[in-house]
Amino acid sequence: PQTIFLKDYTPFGFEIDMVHLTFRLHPERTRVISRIAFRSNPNAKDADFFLHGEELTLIWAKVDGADVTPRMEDNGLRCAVPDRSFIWEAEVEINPGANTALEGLYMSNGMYCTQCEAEGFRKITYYPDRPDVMAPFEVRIEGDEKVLLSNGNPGTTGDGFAEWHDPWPKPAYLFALVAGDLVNHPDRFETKSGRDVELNIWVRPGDEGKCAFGMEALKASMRWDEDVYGREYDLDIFNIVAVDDFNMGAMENKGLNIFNSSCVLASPETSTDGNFERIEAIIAHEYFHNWTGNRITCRDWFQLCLKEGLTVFRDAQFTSVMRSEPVKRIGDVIDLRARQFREDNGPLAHPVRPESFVEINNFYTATVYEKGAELIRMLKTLVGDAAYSKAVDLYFERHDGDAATIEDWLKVFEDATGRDLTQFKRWYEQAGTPRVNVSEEYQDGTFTLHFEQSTPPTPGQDVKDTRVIPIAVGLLSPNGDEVVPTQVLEMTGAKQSFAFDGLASRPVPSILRGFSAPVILERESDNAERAFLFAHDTDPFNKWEAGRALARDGLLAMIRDGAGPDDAYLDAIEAVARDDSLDPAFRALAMGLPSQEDLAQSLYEAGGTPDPQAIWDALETLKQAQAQKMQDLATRLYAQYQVDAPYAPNAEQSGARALANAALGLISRLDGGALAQKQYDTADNMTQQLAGLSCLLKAGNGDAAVALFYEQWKEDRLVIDKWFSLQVIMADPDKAAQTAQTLTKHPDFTMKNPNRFRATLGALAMNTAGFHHASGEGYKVLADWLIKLDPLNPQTTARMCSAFETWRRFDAARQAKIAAELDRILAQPNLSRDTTEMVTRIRG
Ligand code: B3K
Ligand code: ZN
Repeated sequence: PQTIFLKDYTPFGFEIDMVHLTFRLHPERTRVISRIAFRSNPNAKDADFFLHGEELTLIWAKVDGADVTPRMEDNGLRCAVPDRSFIWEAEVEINPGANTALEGLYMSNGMYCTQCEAEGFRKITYYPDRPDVMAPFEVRIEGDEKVLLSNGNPGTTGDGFAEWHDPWPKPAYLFALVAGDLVNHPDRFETKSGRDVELNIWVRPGDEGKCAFGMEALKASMRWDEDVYGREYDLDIFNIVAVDDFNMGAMENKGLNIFNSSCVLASPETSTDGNFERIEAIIAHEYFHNWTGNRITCRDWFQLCLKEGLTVFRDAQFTSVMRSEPVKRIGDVIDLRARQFREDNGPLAHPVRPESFVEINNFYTATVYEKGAELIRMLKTLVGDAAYSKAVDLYFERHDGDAATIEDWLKVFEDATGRDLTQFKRWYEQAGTPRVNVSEEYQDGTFTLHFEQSTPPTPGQDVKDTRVIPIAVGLLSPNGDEVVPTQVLEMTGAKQSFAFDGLASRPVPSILRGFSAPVILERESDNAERAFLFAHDTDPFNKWEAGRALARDGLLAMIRDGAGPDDAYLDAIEAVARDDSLDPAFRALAMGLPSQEDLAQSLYEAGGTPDPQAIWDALETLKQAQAQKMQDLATRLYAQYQVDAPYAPNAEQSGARALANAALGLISRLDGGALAQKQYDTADNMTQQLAGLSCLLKAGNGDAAVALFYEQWKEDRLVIDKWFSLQVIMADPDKAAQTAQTLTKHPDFTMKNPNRFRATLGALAMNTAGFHHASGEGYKVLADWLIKLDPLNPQTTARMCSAFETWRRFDAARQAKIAAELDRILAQPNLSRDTTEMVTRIRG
């Protein structure tokens, strides 16, 4: 397969004035007639008329009304065209019913649906399918379906057809079409400048009752983008459609966002607090793309982080306002470490702006998205809030309607602030998580922090340059007062020291407050200091971080040296859990232990070989000790934080439920699940029901509830996904592979629905000790299913291969077993380009 390089970018030889598309829908034989007005691009040297096209049957083609016979190639066609403006016309036939890859036009439960990003439009018609070719679209859909939707504003509609006009020039990846017997949840929104916008969430009949929350989230997002970024919506209508078969979460098609139904449908009975929060964030994310992604798009796919990093950052800002800022930040950092640090320190490490790829769909990664968002956050920290706003305003002013680059993005910051961002740009270009080592000195009232940074080599990048790192620091006096409030130290050298003078005594430093940079901080500390910060730090992130470090150090000692549970940790955690002045959601987070993944990373970093079973055992032992020690407190917390008010998915109620359910987790370790059973039996919402079920499974007493749950929810596919995944995730390590394998035989299991596939096999990969069980069964079961899925759905298969990315951390026996599975996958005839690239990179 061909590798594409950023350095080879050249503009397309033509520009497009207008695209007309007519769709004659048919499940197996859809006809697409295109009429496209081209003219030559004055900025391009190359005038080669190549149109992408895959899996299309060309019926006819014309240039300026005269029949032509293009030269057909593997992934497109070439044609001689005149040296002036001209009209290209073509008719193609496609088969949406046979499209199991869920890319291009496909069918889901009898409904037509599209997914074009990144390169799916070429499966719909011949077109320059690249993001820097932007054009207005006019679309006519002919079909018997009740609802016929495309991008933009509605035009003429009649019996069996509908027309849509999208005046905003857009790249083909933002094209969308939906047709089906759908019903809507309607609403309206008045923009700041007084324009009236029609809003709809379109769903399958029966799901109407699950749209209200998503609609409120949409309106809140629209208002927030006006208030905070000054961005108004720009069409007369905004449609959201829920579809069951979808490769990812959602897609920001202009005026017609398409959502995985799991990321938009919500009701208290069927969705957890976590689901509600996620839905709110994804609705916001896709909506925010209207400006950061659609009005200003990417020049090429290497610039993906331009829209994704910025939009993730914007949705995080939104969530921080809608909910609790510290809780959101802590959750994001947990996620960043679990997914992005893991990626950045393994065989799939790549820069936030990659320099080459084989299949772009393999680069919708935690690095591009989440590290990309961290870079925006750092930039804002470095320049300050006011300059950030000024620069972003300039970005919209200067680049509206453009297909832009990271250079464009950084330039607006340089122009708005006068800062030189050459060194900052390295964050986009260099892969790997920097290590920042810090040591301290105190003498005559002066406290000095000595920092040293380094980044280990990553595949294809041996040498790393020094980066600018914003390090937010505060100092506490030994009695817990904050003597130096938070200030941002700007580290630009490989080694750099910062001094604070006039201190009456040696302070305790709180470093990297708010997690001000995505780095690994290395610092000598001890239990006493960690417990002190856990109790006194005024920065909520670092307060949590101190507790986390305390837990981690204790666990590492248990794993490595066979130590028992650490009393310093148990005392500190109890004190925080007991403190009713603290936000319950924060306390619930603080009571959580580092994940198995987290501990494996720490052990590996320290030069060890993580044993997944030993990690699991240590976590179990510590949780059991926590349960015993906190027995009375857990009982008190459980009772105190029951929510009496009618269910609402807001931050306050969900925080209370999180704390009560953390307490339930401890209680269930001692009572065999009696209280969990009671909660399960009386729950009137999914958060409580699922928490009850998971405690019962943990206690080994879940069989009856598992059966009942299925009977109650067998008609609700999203709830049944939870049923599949919870059983696999909660299985003991020696049963996980078997549990997943048995569930694949259940009549409700299907490979064609990515949600169900992930709920079963993705869940196996999430059961860390089960997946990495010494028998190798976990590896085998996952590889078997990935091999089966690849011919149907390469995108989802390739994505799930990352379960194997940590393989080099483990002992020789496990490595050999994983290598054998990777080789078995690679040996499959006709393995997709997506999966081939992923497995080859992982194998190294
Ligand atoms: N832009 C889409 C992701 C498309 C993934 C293509 N494989 C969703 C999002 O980030 O908002
Ligand atoms: Zn996005």
